[in-house]
Amino acid sequence: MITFAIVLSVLLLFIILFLLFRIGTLASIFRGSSERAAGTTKTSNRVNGTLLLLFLIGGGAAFAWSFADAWDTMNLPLASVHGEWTDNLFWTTMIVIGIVFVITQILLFFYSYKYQHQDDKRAYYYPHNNKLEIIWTLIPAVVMAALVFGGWKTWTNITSAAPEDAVVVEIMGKQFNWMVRYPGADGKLGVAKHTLIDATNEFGVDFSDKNSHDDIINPLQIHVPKGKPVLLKIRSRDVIHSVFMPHFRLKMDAVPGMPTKFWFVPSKTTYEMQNETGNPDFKYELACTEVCGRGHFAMRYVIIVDEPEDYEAWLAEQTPFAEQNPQVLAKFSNEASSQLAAKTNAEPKAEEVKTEL
Ligand SMILES: [Cu+2]
Repeated sequence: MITFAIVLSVLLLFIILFLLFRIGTLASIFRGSSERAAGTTKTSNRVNGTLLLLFLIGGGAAFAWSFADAWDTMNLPLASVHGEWTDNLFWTTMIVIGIVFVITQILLFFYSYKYQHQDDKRAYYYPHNNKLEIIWTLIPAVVMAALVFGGWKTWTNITSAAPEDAVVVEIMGKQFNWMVRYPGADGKLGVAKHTLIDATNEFGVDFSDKNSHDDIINPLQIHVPKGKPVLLKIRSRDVIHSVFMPHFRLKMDAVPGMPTKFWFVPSKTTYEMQNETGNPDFKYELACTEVCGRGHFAMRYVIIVDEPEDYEAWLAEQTPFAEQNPQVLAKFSNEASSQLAAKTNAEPKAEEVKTEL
């Protein structure tokens, strides 16, 4: 409320200033003296020039403050191998465009002040210079091309195919939580179909597929091993969500009907990060970064990065979904046997039809 009042007061102040100028200009027109009119222009130019200079100083200060204020949240400690390439790319781009931004803004506002209209001064007439044109076209073109090339190379590296031995974790977004599935001891995720989704089988896993029998679904936390490649297979059940793991510099949309993926190598365990940050409660997290509806804010999953042996121990402790929910497995085997029976009944009929023909 106070912020609103301040904004409103500043706005009103500007309106009052503008009206005062307008009255001054109109008054000089009514007086009809060209000398006075020129004088009025001079005053308004000086005021405008000063306001532009103040805008440069105020805007520059706000720019510096916003950077300083958001520094910690902009620079979360890094915990993945590819994150270093992403950070390098980000900061190289930021420094290059930051320098250009600062120089051009200073020139733009300072020159508006310095070269404001003066009755006794004429602008220098300088129509064309090919050499200058070439220089200020070529330099930005080369710099931009280098940045784009660097970005393309980094993106190609990050999105290259995951190594064969990567730990697979499936992540499915739904309104409003994440669901997670591990392939279990066989290393293979069972087939899933959206038509099989119900209140218990939230993933829509087809349990007639043997690979699904040891799948681990929705563990309390996502565990991944340090120093090993982890492949995230990402899906969505309803709207677009987005998998965001800021400490790993990882972000990939979860799109309904279009599976996506992202692989990465965690480089620091949760414990190491707790020591580094001096925060014993530190936890990596998976958040949704697509505004996907009313419960968007609640889409969070805690990620634990373990030493590889701790990860194996954790995985061995998990109970597969089919074991926890034998009724779901039973339903599928009943269906399978009734389908088999129907098939065996249908086959002789087919034979009959054939013989009839
Ligand atoms: Cu979401």
